[in-house]
Amino acid sequence: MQLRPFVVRSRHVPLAAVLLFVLAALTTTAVRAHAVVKLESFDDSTLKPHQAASVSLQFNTTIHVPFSQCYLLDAAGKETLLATRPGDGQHRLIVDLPALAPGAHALRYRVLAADGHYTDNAFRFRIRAEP
Ligand SMILES: [Cu+2]
Repeated sequence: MQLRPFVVRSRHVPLAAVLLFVLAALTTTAVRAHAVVKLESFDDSTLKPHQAASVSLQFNTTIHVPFSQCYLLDAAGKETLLATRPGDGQHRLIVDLPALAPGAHALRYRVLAADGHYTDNAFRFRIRAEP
Protein backbone atom coordinates (compact mmCIF):
# COMPACT_ATOMS: atom_id res chain seq x y z
CA MET A 1 0.00 0.00 0.00
CA GLN A 2 1.81 3.11 -1.27
CA LEU A 3 -0.84 5.65 -0.21
CA ARG A 4 -0.94 4.77 3.45
CA PRO A 5 2.20 6.61 4.67
CA PHE A 6 1.18 9.74 2.78
CA VAL A 7 -2.31 9.73 4.34
CA VAL A 8 -0.87 9.30 7.84
CA ARG A 9 1.60 12.15 7.31
CA SER A 10 -1.06 14.53 6.03
CA ARG A 11 -3.09 13.93 9.18
CA HIS A 12 -0.06 14.93 11.25
CA VAL A 13 0.16 18.41 9.74
CA PRO A 14 -3.03 19.76 11.35
CA LEU A 15 -2.06 18.08 14.63
CA ALA A 16 1.31 19.84 14.56
CA ALA A 17 -0.47 23.12 13.84
CA VAL A 18 -2.76 22.58 16.83
CA LEU A 19 0.21 21.78 19.08
CA LEU A 20 2.00 24.94 17.92
CA PHE A 21 -1.13 26.97 18.65
CA VAL A 22 -1.38 25.49 22.16
CA LEU A 23 2.31 26.21 22.79
CA ALA A 24 1.88 29.80 21.62
CA ALA A 25 -1.17 30.20 23.88
CA LEU A 26 0.74 28.83 26.88
CA THR A 27 3.65 31.19 26.20
CA THR A 28 1.28 34.18 26.08
CA THR A 29 -0.26 33.10 29.40
CA ALA A 30 3.19 32.99 30.98
CA VAL A 31 3.84 36.61 29.98
CA ARG A 32 0.55 37.93 31.44
CA ALA A 33 0.25 35.46 34.27
CA HIS A 34 -2.59 35.05 36.69
CA ALA A 35 -1.86 36.09 40.25
CA VAL A 36 0.23 33.88 42.54
CA VAL A 37 1.59 34.93 45.93
CA LYS A 38 5.35 35.24 46.11
CA LEU A 39 5.67 33.18 49.26
CA GLU A 40 9.09 34.59 50.07
CA SER A 41 7.34 37.95 50.60
CA PHE A 42 5.26 36.56 53.49
CA ASP A 43 7.22 36.49 56.75
CA ASP A 44 5.38 34.71 59.55
CA SER A 45 8.35 34.86 61.92
CA THR A 46 7.28 38.36 63.01
CA LEU A 47 3.74 37.25 63.98
CA LYS A 48 3.09 37.09 67.71
CA PRO A 49 0.54 34.82 69.37
CA HIS A 50 -2.76 36.39 70.50
CA GLN A 51 -1.95 39.63 68.71
CA ALA A 52 -3.74 41.00 65.63
CA ALA A 53 -1.43 42.00 62.78
CA SER A 54 -1.45 43.25 59.22
CA VAL A 55 0.46 41.17 56.71
CA SER A 56 1.47 42.01 53.17
CA LEU A 57 1.03 39.59 50.29
CA GLN A 58 3.11 40.29 47.20
CA PHE A 59 1.79 38.85 43.95
CA ASN A 60 3.65 38.17 40.71
CA THR A 61 1.36 40.48 38.73
CA THR A 62 -1.10 43.36 39.01
CA ILE A 63 -4.18 42.47 41.05
CA HIS A 64 -7.60 44.10 41.41
CA VAL A 65 -8.03 44.50 45.15
CA PRO A 66 -11.80 45.34 45.18
CA PHE A 67 -12.44 42.00 43.43
CA SER A 68 -10.11 39.97 45.64
CA GLN A 69 -10.76 38.21 48.94
CA CYS A 70 -8.66 36.62 51.63
CA TYR A 71 -9.87 34.08 54.20
CA LEU A 72 -8.39 32.57 57.33
CA LEU A 73 -8.72 28.78 57.34
CA ASP A 74 -8.75 26.72 60.48
CA ALA A 75 -7.91 23.02 60.73
CA ALA A 76 -11.62 22.14 60.68
CA GLY A 77 -11.99 23.85 57.31
CA LYS A 78 -13.89 26.87 58.62
CA GLU A 79 -13.23 30.07 56.66
CA THR A 80 -13.31 33.62 57.99
CA LEU A 81 -13.30 36.53 55.56
CA LEU A 82 -10.51 38.97 56.40
CA ALA A 83 -10.34 42.70 55.75
CA THR A 84 -8.03 43.60 52.86
CA ARG A 85 -6.76 46.78 51.27
CA PRO A 86 -4.28 47.76 48.57
CA GLY A 87 -0.62 47.92 49.51
CA ASP A 88 2.27 49.78 47.87
CA GLY A 89 2.18 49.19 44.14
CA GLN A 90 -0.38 47.19 42.19
CA HIS A 91 1.02 43.77 43.13
CA ARG A 92 0.38 44.01 46.84
CA LEU A 93 -2.51 43.14 49.13
CA ILE A 94 -2.59 44.02 52.84
CA VAL A 95 -4.52 41.55 54.99
CA ASP A 96 -5.65 42.09 58.58
CA LEU A 97 -5.08 38.96 60.65
CA PRO A 98 -7.00 38.58 63.94
CA ALA A 99 -5.32 37.52 67.18
CA LEU A 100 -4.37 33.85 66.70
CA ALA A 101 -3.24 31.03 68.95
CA PRO A 102 0.21 29.49 68.40
CA GLY A 103 0.25 26.73 65.83
CA ALA A 104 -0.45 26.15 62.15
CA HIS A 105 -2.93 28.33 60.27
CA ALA A 106 -3.67 28.90 56.61
CA LEU A 107 -4.64 31.79 54.38
CA ARG A 108 -6.79 31.28 51.33
CA TYR A 109 -6.80 33.97 48.69
CA ARG A 110 -9.09 34.47 45.73
CA VAL A 111 -7.54 37.19 43.64
CA LEU A 112 -8.43 38.77 40.30
CA ALA A 113 -5.35 39.43 38.18
CA ALA A 114 -4.89 41.98 35.41
CA ASP A 115 -5.22 39.21 32.80
CA GLY A 116 -8.84 38.61 33.92
CA HIS A 117 -8.19 35.29 35.66
CA TYR A 118 -9.15 34.47 39.22
CA THR A 119 -6.62 32.51 41.25
CA ASP A 120 -7.94 30.51 44.20
CA ASN A 121 -5.11 29.21 46.33
CA ALA A 122 -3.99 28.75 49.93
CA PHE A 123 -0.80 28.51 51.92
CA ARG A 124 0.07 27.59 55.48
CA PHE A 125 1.82 29.75 58.02
CA ARG A 126 2.80 29.33 61.64
CA ILE A 127 2.37 31.36 64.81
CA ARG A 128 5.22 30.55 67.16
CA ALA A 129 4.69 30.42 70.89
CA GLU A 130 6.53 33.17 72.78
CA PRO A 131 9.73 31.84 74.34
CU1 LIG B 1 -4.12 34.10 34.15
